[in-house]
Amino acid sequence: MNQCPPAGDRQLSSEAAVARYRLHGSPDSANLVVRMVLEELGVAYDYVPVDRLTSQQKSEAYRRLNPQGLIPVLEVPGQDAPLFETGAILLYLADRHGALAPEKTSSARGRYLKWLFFLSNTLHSDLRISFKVGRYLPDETRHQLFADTLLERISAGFLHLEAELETTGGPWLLGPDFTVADIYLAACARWTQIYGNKGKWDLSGTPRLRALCASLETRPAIRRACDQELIEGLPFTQPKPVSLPGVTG
Ligand SMILES: N[C@@H](CCC(=O)N[C@@H](CS)C(=O)NCC(=O)O)C(=O)O
Repeated sequence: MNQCPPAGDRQLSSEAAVARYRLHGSPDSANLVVRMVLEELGVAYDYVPVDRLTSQQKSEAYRRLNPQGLIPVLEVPGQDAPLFETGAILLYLADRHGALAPEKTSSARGRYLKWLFFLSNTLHSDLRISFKVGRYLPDETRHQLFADTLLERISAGFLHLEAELETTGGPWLLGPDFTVADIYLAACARWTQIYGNKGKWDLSGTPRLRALCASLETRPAIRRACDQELIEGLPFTQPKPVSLPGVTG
């Protein structure tokens, strides 16, 4: 459903209300998760490329969308401000479209929220810190130790997800129902294997998670999203980095 806006409409900052979703992103950055969800929902959106090579995400215009200067941003029709934070965007989209999440009255709602926040606040957060340890620790001699310590936390996080899959019986994290959490966790598994911690973690120790990832990558909407993010091959079970300068972290 991606339809690029005409060139003249590609300003980063849109202060006027938008008529349809506008996703701001860069290949294989956290916008990948949002794009997979938009494609699964089958809603129309425009994609606004952000050039990470020139740090466009730190520009004044972009910071009007997200003061942190981070990707992604989703501008949403009818909302009085752009959305940022991947987890919040997923929660918002699933609720707005009444799909890819248990209903508010469902007995699985709490479990869904718990894992969605775990992915956002803990797993994804540790992962992005591990990609840029220098931002958090000035002492260069300890960077590797810090990154390895984070990877231990990340590996433990994946084992928690594996245990939940064992409890629910799969095929998805919550059991029979496919949710945005499945999409988010597969993206985290992808990035862990190929960026920053390359060669130090893979899906061999989490077979249920591997099966979930394998199912996910057969879905047409997911394949479409990955194509648009310039991701080649099997994105989760045999991931290859996007070969573009500036990607990712
Ligand atoms: N907590 C944020 C993290 C977003 C984030 O770290 N985005 C990365 C790309 S994956 C980014 O913008 N990096 C560029 C930079 O740090 O300047 C979220 O979940 O959206």
